[in-house]
Amino acid sequence: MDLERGTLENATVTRRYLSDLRGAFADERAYAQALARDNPLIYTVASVEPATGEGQLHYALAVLMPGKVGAEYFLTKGHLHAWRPAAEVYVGLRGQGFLLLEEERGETSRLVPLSAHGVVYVPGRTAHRTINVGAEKLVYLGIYPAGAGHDYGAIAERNFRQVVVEQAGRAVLLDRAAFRPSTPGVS
Ligand code: PAN
Ligand code: ZN
Repeated sequence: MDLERGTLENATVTRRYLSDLRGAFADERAYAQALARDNPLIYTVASVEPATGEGQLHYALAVLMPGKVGAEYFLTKGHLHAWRPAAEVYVGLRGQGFLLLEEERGETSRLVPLSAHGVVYVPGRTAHRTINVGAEKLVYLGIYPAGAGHDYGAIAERNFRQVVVEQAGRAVLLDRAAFRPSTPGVS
């Protein structure tokens, strides 16, 4: 793995720019203003799919840039697996961030630290989004069943119930409804 470049042998690379994340950030005004200025790369995902079929695994090296839209830290789109029972293992390699885990049916969300040498188990039927709260790139590997598939639809429609924003220099988890945007722009 090349952690600096976010590349992996035999990988297909997907690049997500700010314009690909429409609707993901809570502060729509800050998003529009940021996009009017620039369209930075927010994250890359280098996926390797050696084989398909029962028992096979796929894996991906992801690099999430540091930064914020308004007060909200840079994040991934987030998804459920199309095959709902499919779980995933995340291995933190660099940086400092979190995985926001939200059960598809259930009230509970969990914010689990993701940083170098950390391992996070994402159970099936759980929406997951990565959030970079550090000053450096957040780099991690995700390993999941070959048949998992990515379902972005439900999240695109209703988003996660909670947001991770900077308040007084700290990352805090808030209910989306409780978050009142105040500072526009990307920083
Ligand atoms: C990860 C994610 C990666 C990018 O490899 O695909 O963090 O996030 P989005 O797919 O939500 O844009 C994973 O969970 N794979 O299943
Ligand atoms: Zn996943």
